[in-house]
Amino acid sequence: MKYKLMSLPYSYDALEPYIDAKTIEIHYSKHHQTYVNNLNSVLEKYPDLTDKKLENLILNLETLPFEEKDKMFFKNNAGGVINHNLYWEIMGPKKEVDEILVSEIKKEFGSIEEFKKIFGDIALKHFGSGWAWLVKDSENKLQIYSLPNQDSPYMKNHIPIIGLDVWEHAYYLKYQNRRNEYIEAWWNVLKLI
Ligand code: MN3
Repeated sequence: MKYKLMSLPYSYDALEPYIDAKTIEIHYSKHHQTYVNNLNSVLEKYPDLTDKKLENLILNLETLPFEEKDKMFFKNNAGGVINHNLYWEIMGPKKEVDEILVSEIKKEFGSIEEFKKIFGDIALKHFGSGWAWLVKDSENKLQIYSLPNQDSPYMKNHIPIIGLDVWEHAYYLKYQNRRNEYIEAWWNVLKLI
C-alpha cells in the first residue's frame, strides 16, 4: 500500500488574495507531493510499516527498525505529509467556525485576539523553516509552540489542532521576506476560528 497525496479541498485560486494560486499550486503539487513520494520510497524497504498510521509511527520512531540514515528521512517526510494534510484541511475560502474550539481558546488564552497575538508572534519569531502549532497536550490542555522543519506535535504525543507553515515556500512568491504579512493574511483563510 502506498500513501497518496490527499485531494485539495478547493481550487488553487480559492484562497486569493490571501494566499495566491501559484503558491498553492507549487506548495501542494510539488512540495507536498514530494513528501508523499519520499515517504513511499523509504517505506519500500520496510514493508511491515506501510499499513500503520503515520501518527503512531512518528510517535514511536525510536522503536522502529529503521537504519540510521533512513530514520531522519522518514521522520521529515512523514511529518511533511501529516503537517500538510492538516494545513490544507483547516484552510478554506469560507469560515466554518468550530464553536467548541473557539470557547476552549477563549478559556485558555482570554480571547481570540489574544490567542492570535501569541500564536502570530511565535510564528513570526520562529527562526528558519518550521511550523507554529496550537495543540492539545496529553492532559487535553491547549498549548502554543513552534517546531523546526517538518517535526510534528504527534512526536510529543500532542494532537495538532492548528498548524501554520512558515517555511518560505508557503509565502515567498507573494510576500517575499514579509512573513508578518503572510501571517496576518492567513487568519482570513483559517476557517476554524
Ligand atoms: Mn510546506
